[in-house]
Formats: sequence, C-alpha cells, structure tokens
Amino acid sequence: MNWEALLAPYSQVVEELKVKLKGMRAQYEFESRHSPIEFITGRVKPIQSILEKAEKRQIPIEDIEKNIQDIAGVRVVCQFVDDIHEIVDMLRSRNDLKIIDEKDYITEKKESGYRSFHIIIEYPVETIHGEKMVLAEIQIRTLAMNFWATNEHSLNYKYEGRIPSAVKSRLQRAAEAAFKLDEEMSKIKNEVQEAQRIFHRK
Ligand code: 0O2
Repeated sequence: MNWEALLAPYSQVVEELKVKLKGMRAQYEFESRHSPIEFITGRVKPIQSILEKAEKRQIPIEDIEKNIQDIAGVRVVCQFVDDIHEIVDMLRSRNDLKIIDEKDYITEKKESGYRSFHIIIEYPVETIHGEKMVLAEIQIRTLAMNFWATNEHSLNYKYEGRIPSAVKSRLQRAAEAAFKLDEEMSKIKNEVQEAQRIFHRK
C-alpha cells in the first residue's frame, strides 16, 4: 500500500477546510460580530490508527477509503452550545461540500459521556489526475466538550481502551460538570459577548 499517495488528498482536504473555516471566523471579526468559531484544528489519521480501526471493524484494506470516514478530520471548537448549531447551519448551506451524514452526540451523548456534533462530508479535491471525492469528518464542539474529550482520549490511550471503573465514574462526573458549565455559560451568553465586544474595542 502506497500510504503517502493515498493520504495526500486527505491532507489537502484538511488544509483546505482549515483555510475555509478560518476565513469564516475572520469574516465575523471584520463585521465585529461574535464568531461561533473559537479555533480550528485538523489532522490526517495516523496510519497505525487507520489500520487498527480497519482491523477492529474487519474492513479489507481496499475498502478503507469507503468505510473509514474520518481519515481527514477537522475540529471546530466554539464557546457556546448555540454556536454549534450556527456552524452546522452554515455548513449545510455551503455548495463546496456535500453532507452525507450527521451524528448528533449532543442531543444524545455517547455512553462514555462524549458530546460533540459530527458531520461527514464528501469533498472534491483537485489532483493532477482530476477530481477526487474524499470523505472527511468535521467535529463541532464547545470548549468544555473539547476539554473533556481530550482528557478522556488520553486516558483511553493510556489504558488501551480499558479505563478502570473508578476513573470511569470520575469521567462521568466530569462529563456532567462540563454539561452544566455549558448550560450556565449559555444563560449568561449575552453578558459574556457584550464584555468581549468592549474588550475588543479597547
Ligand atoms: P481519533 O484518535 O480521534 O481519530 P460509529 O461506527 O459511528 O460508532 P465512528 O466511525 O468511530 O463510530 O464514528 P464516531 O463515533 O463519530 O467517532 C469518530 C471520532 O469521534 C473518534 O475517532 C473520536 O475522535 C471521536 N469520538 C467518538 N467517541 C468518542 C469518545 O467516547 N471519546 C472521545 N474522546 N472521542 C470520541 P477515533 O478514530 O475513535 O479516534
């Protein structure tokens, strides 16, 4: 398998999506409006991690591109839960990508306590051999959701997916605290935004 050739279009998608989403954030700034985007990150899934996922799901190597939807992954992190819905609506109205699936782990959190909104898109990449449609996953979450997910991800890595039950219950409690934090911040969203506007003008 020529991984370098296979992954090249995915890394192009990640870079293009990052540029486009950062462009959206800049537009809010020009118009002195609250940006629903706090920051954006992106990555191409490491080969090892692609292989592990393929093995776990019994996906033959030649079907990897069709069946692993997050080889290209972009993460949009926002301040407030409402921002997530604003971003989702904006993505739905774009003509440069096609949404093929939406996973709302905010309305229905995962068993682990994970919350985030995932959008799977089909995105055209121009290659020297012509256009190639590739799949990519956009994860949209608040700062609080991101904090929780990042820590849980590290623990999962450390314990190879078998987090001890005492740590698991702490994580459940932390997930509830993150949910409460988002809820409380939403209630004072207008106040926070006003303060940030004043701060920005100074
Ligand atoms: P990495 O290291 O981030 O690449 P599904 O078949 O729909 O259940 P699938 O295809 O994995 O599962 O899709 P899903 O559930 O949308 O998850 C894709 C990615 O979301 C994961 O990628 C994680 O990045 C994130 N994610 C999903 N569930 C959890 C969770 O419980 N905790 C954390 N921290 N992240 C989660 P990978 O490949 O697992 O990992």
